Amino acid sequence: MPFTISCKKKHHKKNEYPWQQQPTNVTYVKKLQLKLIRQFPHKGDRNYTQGLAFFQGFLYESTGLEGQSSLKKIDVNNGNIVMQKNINDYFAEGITILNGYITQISWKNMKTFAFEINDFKEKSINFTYNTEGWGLTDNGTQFIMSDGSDKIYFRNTATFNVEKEINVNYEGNPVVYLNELEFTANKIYANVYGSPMIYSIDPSNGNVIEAIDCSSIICAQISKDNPENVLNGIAYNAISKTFYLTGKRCPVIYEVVFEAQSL
Ligand SMILES: [Ca+2]
Repeated sequence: MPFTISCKKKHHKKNEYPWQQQPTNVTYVKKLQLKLIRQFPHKGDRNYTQGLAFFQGFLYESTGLEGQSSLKKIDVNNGNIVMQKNINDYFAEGITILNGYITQISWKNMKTFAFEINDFKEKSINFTYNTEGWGLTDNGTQFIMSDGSDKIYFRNTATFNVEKEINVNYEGNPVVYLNELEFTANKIYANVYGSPMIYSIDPSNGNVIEAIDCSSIICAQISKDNPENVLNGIAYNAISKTFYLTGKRCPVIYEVVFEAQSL
C-alpha cells in the first residue's frame, strides 16, 4: 500500500556546506538550440569554407586549400554565386568587411590580403602577423582574429597590431581550435574545428557564454569519407536577425536562429 514519509524541512545556515558552493569566478554556459529557418545550396567546386560574412544583402565566402582558395559573393535567395575570384597562390582563411573593403587572412603566409567589395579587385593593403591565421571578424573598430589556439586577438585596423588578446574558456577550461568567427551584439560567435558546437564568447574576458549544438544539421556531421569536411562558417544578418551556417564542402547553407532550449 502507498505510504508516505514525513520529511521535516531543514533549514541550513548559509555556507554550512562549503563543498556545495559554486566557484565565484566561473561563468556557467547556457545551452541554446538551433532553429532552422530555411536552407539553400552551397554551390561551386571551391567550397572548403574558411570564412563567411554578410554585407548589404549578400553573403561573402572565403574558401581555402592550396590552389583551391577563392573569394565569392553569394545570393542568399538561391545560393547562386554572383561573383568569384579564384586564389591560387596562398591558402585563404577568414574574411571580414570593414572600412569599405574585404580583408582576408591566410593560413600560414602570415599576411592579410584586401579586396574591393564591388569587383574583388585586389587592394594594396597588406598586414603581417606572426601566427597562423584561422578566423576573422570585427567589432567595427578592431579586427578580431583566431589562430587555432584558445586565443582571440583584437587588432588595430590601421596597423594590425594586437591591442588585446583573450583566452577562451568553457567554465574555466581552455577551448582550443577556435576557427571561423562572427561578432554581433557584443558577443563573438566561434566555430570550433572538428566540433558540432558553436560558442558565444564574452569579448571582455574570454568566457564562453552560450553553447549551440549544431549536430542536427548535415554540415556538423563528420563525414566518414573525409573527416576534413567539418562545420565552419558563420555570418550574421542584422536585418533578419538570423545566422548563416555552413561547412567545408557542405552542400547546404543554413539560415538559423539560436533560441532557448525547449523543455
Ligand atoms: Ca564570419
